[in-house]
Amino acid sequence: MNPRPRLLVNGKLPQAALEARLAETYDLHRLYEEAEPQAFLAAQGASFDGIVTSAPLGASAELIDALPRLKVIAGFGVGYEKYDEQAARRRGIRVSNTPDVLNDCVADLAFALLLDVARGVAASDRFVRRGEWLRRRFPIATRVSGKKLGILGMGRIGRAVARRAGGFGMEVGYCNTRPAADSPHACYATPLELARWCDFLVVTAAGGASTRHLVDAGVLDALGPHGFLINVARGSVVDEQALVLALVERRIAGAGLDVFADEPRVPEALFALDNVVLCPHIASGTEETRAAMADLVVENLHSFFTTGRLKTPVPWSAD
Ligand code: 8YV
Repeated sequence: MNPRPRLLVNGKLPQAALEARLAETYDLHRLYEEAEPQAFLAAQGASFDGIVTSAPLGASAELIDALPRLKVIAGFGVGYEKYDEQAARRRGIRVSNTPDVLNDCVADLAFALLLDVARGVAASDRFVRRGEWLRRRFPIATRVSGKKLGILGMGRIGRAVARRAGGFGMEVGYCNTRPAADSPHACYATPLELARWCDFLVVTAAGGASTRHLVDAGVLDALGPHGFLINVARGSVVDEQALVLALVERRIAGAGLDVFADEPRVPEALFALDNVVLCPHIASGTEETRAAMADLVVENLHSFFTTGRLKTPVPWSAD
């Protein structure tokens, strides 16, 4: 009998070294290398104790149900909307994510996008490379310092964004499911009111059904032709069709987007727009943060298999 817990990796993990590291301690199997994953699960599903996965992939009810011995799911990433809560809870399967360690990098990227779209950094870089500076001046841009920053979702990442806003002399307001008790900033009751007030609307709300399309056509119109949208949360929080239309029709000033409704597909209508900055979901993608996320996955699994407890369970999986 194999004494090492058996772990199933359902998709290539974003940190390559993590799989090798886990394989030193666990009997690791890569489902994504199987030519016929369904047949493999039918034959060997009963041998797995854990799943290692990532936030964008999660773990479906179908996968969970195919693993009758499953006890733990360790996720790489803070988001947990793709883990089937019902399927996991029904069987008391514990689920962990990697919160906090990525707050700073995600907030940094929110500001990178905000500064870029307001000041035209990437657009002016393209302008120089095209040789256009030899013929004309780059259009003037929008000031950031001293402006109003609206944060949609005042969780750990929203707070890190708010701290950075202080360095730019920005006034901060936010909208959250409930007022953040320890926040000195003005709380707006709805995304619409927040959008009406702010110059830059930064989306840092968690994904999932409860936040789907919180930013809709009405919110975008409230943000208005001088307002910018930044999204480092989930594409699902924004009605993407409404956003594309608002950008094409210049009903908002611009957008900085790290996340999309159907990644890695990005609406092609955005490619031609210079007032949009597009990133391929890179907010947590620094060596340091990805290493810290990987450490937390390892620590969660170690803690679970030695003590039965997780270090950072997702909220609905807490002890
Ligand atoms: C991804 C993220 O995890 O943490 C999250 O929820 O969306 C990202 O950090 C990252 O792309 C790795 O999959």
